[in-house]
Amino acid sequence: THLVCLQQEKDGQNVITVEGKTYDTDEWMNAPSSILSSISRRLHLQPDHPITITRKLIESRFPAPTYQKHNTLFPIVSVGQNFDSLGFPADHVGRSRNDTYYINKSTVLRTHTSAHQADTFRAKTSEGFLISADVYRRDAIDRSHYPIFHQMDPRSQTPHQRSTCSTTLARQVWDDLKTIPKHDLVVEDPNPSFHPDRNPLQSDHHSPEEAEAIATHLKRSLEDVVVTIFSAARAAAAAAGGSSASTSEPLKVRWVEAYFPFTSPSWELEVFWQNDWLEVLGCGVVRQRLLDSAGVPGRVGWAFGIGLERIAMLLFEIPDIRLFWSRDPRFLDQFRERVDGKITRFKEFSKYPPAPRDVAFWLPRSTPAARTPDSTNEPHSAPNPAGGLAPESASNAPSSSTTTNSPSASVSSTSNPPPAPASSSTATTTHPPFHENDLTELVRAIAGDLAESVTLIDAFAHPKTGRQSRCYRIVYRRLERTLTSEEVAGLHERIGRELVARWGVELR
Ligand code: FA5
Ligand code: MG
Repeated sequence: THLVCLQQEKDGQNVITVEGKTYDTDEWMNAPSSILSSISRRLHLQPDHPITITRKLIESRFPAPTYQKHNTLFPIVSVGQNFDSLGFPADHVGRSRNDTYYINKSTVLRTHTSAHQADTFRAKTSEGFLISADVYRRDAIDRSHYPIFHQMDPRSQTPHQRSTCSTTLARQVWDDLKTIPKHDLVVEDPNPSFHPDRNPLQSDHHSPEEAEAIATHLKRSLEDVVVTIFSAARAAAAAAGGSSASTSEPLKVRWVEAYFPFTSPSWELEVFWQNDWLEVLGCGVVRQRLLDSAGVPGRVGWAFGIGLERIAMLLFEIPDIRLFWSRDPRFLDQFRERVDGKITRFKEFSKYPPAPRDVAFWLPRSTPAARTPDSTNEPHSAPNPAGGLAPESASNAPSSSTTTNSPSASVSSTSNPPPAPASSSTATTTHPPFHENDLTELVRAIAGDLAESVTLIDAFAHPKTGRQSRCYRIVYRRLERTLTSEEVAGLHERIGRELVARWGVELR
């Protein structure tokens, strides 16, 4: 069943039931019903869906029995699972209600597959795990970001050899490496240097040889995944007789340093796609204290989290992440799981014109969110300390890295206080600070998948008054037909009205 029901209890306490499981809600609740009702879609389990095909292709590189698959773990998890068990500091930006969907103060929609890491380590049932799941984030809108996406989280743990001889592990890992096919992949900076303080080798636990062996095994395994995917994509493009970028140009990838609270050192892998670097995964050497507290102190391991949509977009040349949610048979019927692993490239079935509209406004004077937007929207890789880790460069999305805990900032959740009517937005009304993710979610609540992107195109402070101005471009587009200008105007006006009502902005 995919019933999501919101019910009122006798004592006035709101509870929510998702697939038969009931949760109390409180003032932390910010998960809109549009998101909750999509939980049942589980695209990674739909037969012949491109996300499923992609999952299986990656799974083929991490075979049983070494790797044990977990594909049906429930998406509502505790704050403990999603953050605490992974060593996220209490003030980590990823915990904010601005970035994460909460059901109540201690319950969230998982923001990453790593939420199950500690539990799977603790289970000690195998050396490796392969978790695939739907994950949820309040995030930007553009062709490569969606508030629900799918991650796959393979991890490997090997008996720790430090008490005997560290080269034993090195040899074991290098033996594994022999099974990785040689590739002609262009890897820019295959072993980037990393910051010794924020991303140290775990020298209390791993000898330099061990650390080196784990990191090398990790990175070369991931390059192998990329080669597998790209070979399939290239064959599909050739079969389609295309002369697209994927056939004519060599695949380019690069490693960049990253930060995660649960791995050290950590990296991200980026692929050059549509003229820009697209981040496809984050990875690293598992922090020993996580293995220790999961009851497996005698093990070392690596882990990575890969975005299945991002890979599927490369694989099938799917231009827009929203397409995965399409129920249009012209989309779905194009994909077939095949025993030989061959894939067929996506053929665009329609391209109706985009309708861009701008919305410009002054922020209320009191708003502390008058900062200049920064360029990162990767809540799980904060902090982004001075000296700068590479931001996810494919994203032109607004930032999501300030914290706002104002309950009324969230949209369309029936358990939230209703928004103030537009007429009440006078100087005496206090509004929550405006944040870009609030706009993103407002746009999604009102326009749904008709909104293709929301991009900040101008931000400035009035030279005399210091008042902050923002201008966003919202691109509307319907995949099945052309939107009429009345439809677009209706949506756009509603968005403007709600901006005024909720955040007290003044439209310009
Ligand atoms: C994480 O989620 C970490 N848990 C990954 C990890 C696992 C690191 C294990 C170390 C060890 P990050 O926030 O960077 O990291 O997301 C991982 C991947 O998910 C990204 O590289 C990208 O491919 C994908 N992704 C992130 N946000 C979105 C989004 N809004 N839409 C689609 N894909 C996304
Ligand atoms: Mg990232």
